[in-house]
Amino acid sequence: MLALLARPALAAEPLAGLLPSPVLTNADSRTGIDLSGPWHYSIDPYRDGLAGFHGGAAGAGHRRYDDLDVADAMRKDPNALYEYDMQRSPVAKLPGSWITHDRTLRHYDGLMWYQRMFDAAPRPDERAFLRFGAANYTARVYLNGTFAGMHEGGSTPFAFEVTKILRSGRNQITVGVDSTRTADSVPPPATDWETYGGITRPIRLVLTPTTFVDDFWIRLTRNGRIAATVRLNGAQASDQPLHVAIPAIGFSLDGKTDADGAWSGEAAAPASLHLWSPEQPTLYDVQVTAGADVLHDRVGFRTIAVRGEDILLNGRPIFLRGISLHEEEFGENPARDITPEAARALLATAKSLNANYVRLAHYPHSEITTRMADELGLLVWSEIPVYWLVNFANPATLITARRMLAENILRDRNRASIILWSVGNETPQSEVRLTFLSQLVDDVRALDDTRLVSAALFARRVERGGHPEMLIDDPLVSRLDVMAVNTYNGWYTSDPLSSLPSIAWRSDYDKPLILSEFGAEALAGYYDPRQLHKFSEEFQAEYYRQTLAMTDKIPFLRGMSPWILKDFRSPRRQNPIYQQGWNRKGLVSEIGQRKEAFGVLAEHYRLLATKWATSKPSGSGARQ
Ligand code: GCB
Repeated sequence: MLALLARPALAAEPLAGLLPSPVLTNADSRTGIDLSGPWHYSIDPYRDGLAGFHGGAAGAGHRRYDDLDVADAMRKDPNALYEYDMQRSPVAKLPGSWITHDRTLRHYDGLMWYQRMFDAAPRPDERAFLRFGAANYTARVYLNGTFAGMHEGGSTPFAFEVTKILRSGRNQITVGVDSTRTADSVPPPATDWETYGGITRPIRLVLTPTTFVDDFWIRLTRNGRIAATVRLNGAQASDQPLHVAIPAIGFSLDGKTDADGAWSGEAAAPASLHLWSPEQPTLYDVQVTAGADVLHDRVGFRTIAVRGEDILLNGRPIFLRGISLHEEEFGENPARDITPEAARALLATAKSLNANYVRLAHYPHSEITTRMADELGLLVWSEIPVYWLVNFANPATLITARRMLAENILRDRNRASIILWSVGNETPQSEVRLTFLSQLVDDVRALDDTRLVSAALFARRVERGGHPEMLIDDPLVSRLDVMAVNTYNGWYTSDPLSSLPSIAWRSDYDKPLILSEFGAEALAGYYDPRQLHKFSEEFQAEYYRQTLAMTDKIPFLRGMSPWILKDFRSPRRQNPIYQQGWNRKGLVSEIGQRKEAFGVLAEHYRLLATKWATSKPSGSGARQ
């Protein structure tokens, strides 16, 4: 099939200079060298490897990344002084947050150096990139003593080209990872989760042809067409013929890149296309061929839209039966070690709640998780950590957030599971915050016109007719497709639980609402038969019963993601009896014990699933 209509590339120009380069779509499918495994590590709390003691450049005895063997250099020159020796420093397995390396590193917040050797055999018809799934929070990468690049942001991928510095035979890679965040970072220093400093996702040397498919995006448009966007990278990027194919449904598009190496095309989706949905998460092998490069992916096709107060999946109104989760695996000592097994265990637990949706809070989760959601059939809310007190007045902070958002969207816009991009969580209202978040909303729309935009906001509690009312009047809502609110009446307030159902909700906007959070803490196994009080399983279960009774009465509610699937580490939670460094709002404990509230929510979702399966598509209005 020929591309009947070439469509202009999305309006990404306003993002010029902020887009990742390279993108390396589906980097893990490319050939290369896996650099996971043993690495030497060494702490550097005073950043001695980066600057001299009076400022200026670091001296020779301090530069962890220099291309030499320290013991050898000291043997050759008895006067040489080195105050590090990476190759004789202890060894840890990467990827992995440094809390796994040594018990004393649990609260280490600073610069850590990593180094390892690897063998390579570069070829003239190949380019080489060092690609990191994520390093938290700032990373500086050096290959064979040469600086390859620096990246800020703890949960998005980045890659640096090293074609010219890669050697035949033995290579030395050194990475300085600094977990320290400042008031200008995204997120800022104070959050409600464990930092997990280190290189937490896979590290690979990715090999590509000299000209390759750098960015590839394929999707179903809201008017039933399959559209593809391709950007090539390399000397032969312009005027290059290319071919996009979905063999299982006999779909293909042919085109030729423009002077910038970009091309977009679309054609009607064949009638044989099975749409992706939580009930039937159909994925197709897709391939794009350009010159010597062939890139593969597994992609699902579906549409998501809003009509009045409804969210429409494949044209039908849907209720998002969700749960929030952090990127933290089950176990007594989690380390943000997301293997396919760990991701499957988390998402399978969400499915056993009868959920069809997850909120991946509060930063982009591993690509392993979003791909697993595609496979298992879970809709996804994806967000960047514009959380609490971000420095909205600082233009550099906005640039950091915009880059992060672009990295997240460009990594994951082929994932059918993702339906919502969120630009912030519980940010205090002000003019500068509105400008900052509005820019992020504009960026989402420039990068992806097929998904919905939201943000987790606060509602204003007012009194009406002697009852509390939650009023949604945040001016940001006018920029969003879906409004979302975090609400904790009955937990952070002293409202008796029995009063929660009488709390009414009102909105100034004709838009769907998601309750992006509500929850209460309970220590698994702790009951108090004498009294209903906070931290007991009965309290949490009753909190859920009463809050769910409240949600039943919100006419424009179209989804929820209570807080949270699993107890998670949070250094701000230090009640020694109940919390011990964990936020206990999980419906299951850190080792997966189900609390009583789990069953309450699972039953509620079972009933909601039945109700929405039989309800007919209609316009806006009450559906609860
Ligand atoms: C919130 C935050 C979330 C916290 C949660 C809590 O509103 O968005 O990060 O962990 O409340 O437990 O207080």
